[in-house]
Amino acid sequence: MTSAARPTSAEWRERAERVLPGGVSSPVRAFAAVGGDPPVIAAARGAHLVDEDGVDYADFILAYGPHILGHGHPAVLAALARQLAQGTAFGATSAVEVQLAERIVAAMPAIEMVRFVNSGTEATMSALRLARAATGRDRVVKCAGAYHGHADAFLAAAGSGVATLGIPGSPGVPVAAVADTIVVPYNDIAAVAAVLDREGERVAAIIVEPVAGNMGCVLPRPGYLQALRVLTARFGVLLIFDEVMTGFRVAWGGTQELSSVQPDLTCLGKVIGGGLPVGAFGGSRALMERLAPTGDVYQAGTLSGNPLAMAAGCAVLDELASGVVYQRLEELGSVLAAGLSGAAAAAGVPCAVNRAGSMLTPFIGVETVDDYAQAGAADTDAFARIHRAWRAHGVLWPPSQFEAGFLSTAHVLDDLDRAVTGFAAGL
Ligand code: KE4
Repeated sequence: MTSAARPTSAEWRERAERVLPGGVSSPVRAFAAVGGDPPVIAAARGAHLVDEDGVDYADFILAYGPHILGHGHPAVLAALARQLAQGTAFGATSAVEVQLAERIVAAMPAIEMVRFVNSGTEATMSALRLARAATGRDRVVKCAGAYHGHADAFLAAAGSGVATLGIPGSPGVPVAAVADTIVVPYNDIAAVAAVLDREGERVAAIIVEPVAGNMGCVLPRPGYLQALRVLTARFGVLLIFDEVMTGFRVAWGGTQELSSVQPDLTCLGKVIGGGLPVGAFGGSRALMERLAPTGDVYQAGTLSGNPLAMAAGCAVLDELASGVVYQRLEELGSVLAAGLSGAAAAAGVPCAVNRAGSMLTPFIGVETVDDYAQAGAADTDAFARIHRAWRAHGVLWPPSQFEAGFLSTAHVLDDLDRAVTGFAAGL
């Protein structure tokens, strides 16, 4: 097709909206929270995206986390090319699948065995089923504002009160599906203690984003994760770290390395697939061998362990393993956070910039964000205005106050300058 006949972003959006609900394959991409027409992306390289109109953006979405090395890293492209030549899906174990599992096991002492799946949703859904089977209990505790994918049991909105039985967070989620889901505030260890004192013997697991990313970036208070570990162990409750976003992002060994807390089960995704569909969950051999075919807990997937995703994941982890990358990501994150904070201060606008390494969120209009309630007090209209200013300055940031922005090793200071300048223009 000649460039003259090539449809514009607007034309692609119109065609998309005829055949894809909202013109997207995942709701957040529709930009509903910030307004404006979402771009239709034609190509990506490094820290940049180009849309179908040829507009260049410095990318702080990075596909919501996977592209920690930037788009199209040579090592990832080479690994994919090699694997493509060998085949794309076998319905059988492949060497590259074993190699990625070995890398994950070597990086995370809490993981002795791992099962690959195709999304973070599958990882957390499967981990919960395993936890329920292993404990013989049904209850699960999650935090308000945490997102663990869209499996029914996790689509539970917090009711009124501190520790409430979940209410369906979406039409189509039956009351029965969340009848065993208890919702507590993040960072509130007393609420967890109260639940376990009341009915710990009924609780299979507590699942937590050890660094929250889905209420915006919110860090665990000092001692919170450690206290979760002590409390869950006391009541025989499994502790599940949902590290789909933080795994290999905040550190080589994820949040469990930073906190020295070993969960019973870990969920992974995003970075370990290098931009291809992937998820994984892992834990002790005793737990994981409860899974079919060695055990009786059923879990399966046609394309689980897909060789292309495995090859990309191995290439990414091999680049990350040296550890030097995390020093660079920490530097970039620190510079960007300081720039955003400085711009807000200069404008006299309250702003809490929460950051964990190369994932961060500027909460507008508030000074402190330690949980979902405090995140909810942020000025979402101001965030929408800032998002539009970012776009006008050639910056794409996740289109919600309750998401985390991401940096990669491909970002340079000019990209960060663009982000700070656009942010300041929107304040
Ligand atoms: P997926 O099923 O979308 O692969 O993973 C679900 C999931 C589970 N756990 C955590 C901590 C996650 O962050 C996610 C997915 N994250 C969102 C971004 N906030 C994905 C973006 C989207 O929904 O399009």
